Amino acid sequence: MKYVKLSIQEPVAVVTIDRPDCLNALNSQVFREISATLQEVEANDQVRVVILTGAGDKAFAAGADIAQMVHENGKQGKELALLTHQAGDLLENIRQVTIAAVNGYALGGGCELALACDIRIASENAHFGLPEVGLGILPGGGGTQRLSRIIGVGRAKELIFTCDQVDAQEAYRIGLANHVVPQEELMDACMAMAKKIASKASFAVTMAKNAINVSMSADMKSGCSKEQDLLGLLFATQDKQEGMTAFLERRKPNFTEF
Ligand code: DAK
Repeated sequence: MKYVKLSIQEPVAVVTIDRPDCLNALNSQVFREISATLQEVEANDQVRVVILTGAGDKAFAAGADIAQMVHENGKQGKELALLTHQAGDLLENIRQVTIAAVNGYALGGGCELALACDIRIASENAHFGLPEVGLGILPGGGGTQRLSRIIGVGRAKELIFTCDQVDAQEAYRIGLANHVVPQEELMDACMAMAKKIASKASFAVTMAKNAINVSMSADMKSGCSKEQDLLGLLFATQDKQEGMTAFLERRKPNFTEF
């Protein structure tokens, strides 16, 4: 891979967007490589959590590659749309938990990738923003849909209409970042959370992720119905037996299913 690096430290995979010269700007090739890497990781039973980050200390990703987009016509725009949505859908729906380690600017398509992750942890120098309408387009990688679900419609509209950026503390205040940490502690903080999540029953975590994701597009009744189905499924697992038995025997559980 040219622009995306994968490092696996079981049970965690770190996926790094690696174009620091242009602040990890996302061209078609980057999106393709992110998706291919996520597909590879999803097939790996040993990986339970994926951390997505950007190379260097300045940017997670400063958006889609403007130098590429400036030359593109409608057909190419549509092609880019498919690639951006494929990467976002994978981050949102793969069976592993995805954490965005936002190590600087997360703008435009970069912000949209972070929004597609399950959890966002920001370094103190992080900035989030969707500058698209200032470029004559709109956030087309899921930003108009995911931002409002995460921070509410009113705030999402303001950020998208004004192109204002929010710094890490403001992102934390409005629920866009789960945590803010000093930059030098970012990967350790993400790794600690990843290991904590990986110590739980992984299949149950995946089912919980599925149930929560369903809530974003279903009404309460269908969402609760899905939750009940998944819970029924989990009651039939070895890990449920192990988790409850371990509690009663006052020992640590040894989960095996994924
Ligand atoms: N694309 C290309 N190159 C970029 C870039 C970008 N998005 N962002 C930065 N760079 C390059 C700069 O051109 C510069 O290159 P050189 O001049 O050194 O060759 C280098 O990275 C360093 O950037 P700066 O010199 O500008 O660094 P500063 O610290 O001064 O400023 C900045 C940092 C992040 C504030 C600034 O670089 C900036 O405003 N960058 C652009 C942010 C932006 O507007 N991003 C694009 C948003 S639009 C779609 C789906 C999604 C999208 C589009 C379509 N479909 C479904 C069809 C997404 C669109 C977007 O993301």
